Amino acid sequence: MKLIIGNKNYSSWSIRPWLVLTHFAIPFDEQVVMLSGEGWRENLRKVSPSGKVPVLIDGDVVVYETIAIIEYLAERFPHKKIWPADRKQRAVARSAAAEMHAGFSSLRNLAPVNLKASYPNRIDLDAVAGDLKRVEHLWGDLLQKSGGPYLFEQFSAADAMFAPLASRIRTYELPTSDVAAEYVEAIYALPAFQQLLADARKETWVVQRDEIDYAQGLKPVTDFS
Ligand SMILES: N[C@@H](CCC(=O)N[C@@H](CS)C(=O)NCC(=O)O)C(=O)O
Repeated sequence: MKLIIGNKNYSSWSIRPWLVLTHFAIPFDEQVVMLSGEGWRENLRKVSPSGKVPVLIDGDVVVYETIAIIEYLAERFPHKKIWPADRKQRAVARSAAAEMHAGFSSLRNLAPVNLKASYPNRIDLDAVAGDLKRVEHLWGDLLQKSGGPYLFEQFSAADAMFAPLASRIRTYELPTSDVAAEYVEAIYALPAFQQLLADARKETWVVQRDEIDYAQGLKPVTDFS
């Protein structure tokens, strides 16, 4: 089984199935494709039907789109309990994951994932206030019911879906409720996330459009085709 990812420092969607595979100890190979530099889009299209990562290859099955990959893994490895075991809990977890997939566009657009960076006081808080309020409410509600530290009884695909958002809160030091801050801590404390962070720190390349100076137009983008 092979997971094709962009990178670990910036590629928010790649991080999610990588965390699922790693946390649940599912053996896999990984292939990194560049998301910047000359010809990167053409190279990406050679390995991905949608021209985006992540992509999971399992024999002759090619699965793309983060949610579809996670669902495939959950079906392929049912004993791992990638989603909560309880049907009602599973429905709520899938709702939260789908909301993450489709929503939180202000945070996603204005605060690019950049695991190894620290950029306090760079994000317009008014612009992301709605997303922060919603995620605090959602996490708060789920954590109250689960008793923490994860959104459901055990670490699940829902947590993997929100891990990149948690990293945005950390990278840009966004103000949150204590409960949300504790949840961010819990994500960072997860061994699989620590592994991700260590790997991200080893990556040497820079994806300019995901660096805040470029994203905010303070520096011209030079290698973004
Ligand atoms: N909806 C897709 C989004 C995937 C996505 O946008 N991936 C980014 C990297 S994090 C990408 O491949 N970008 C290349 C591009 O947009 O051309 C998913 O859930 O997997």
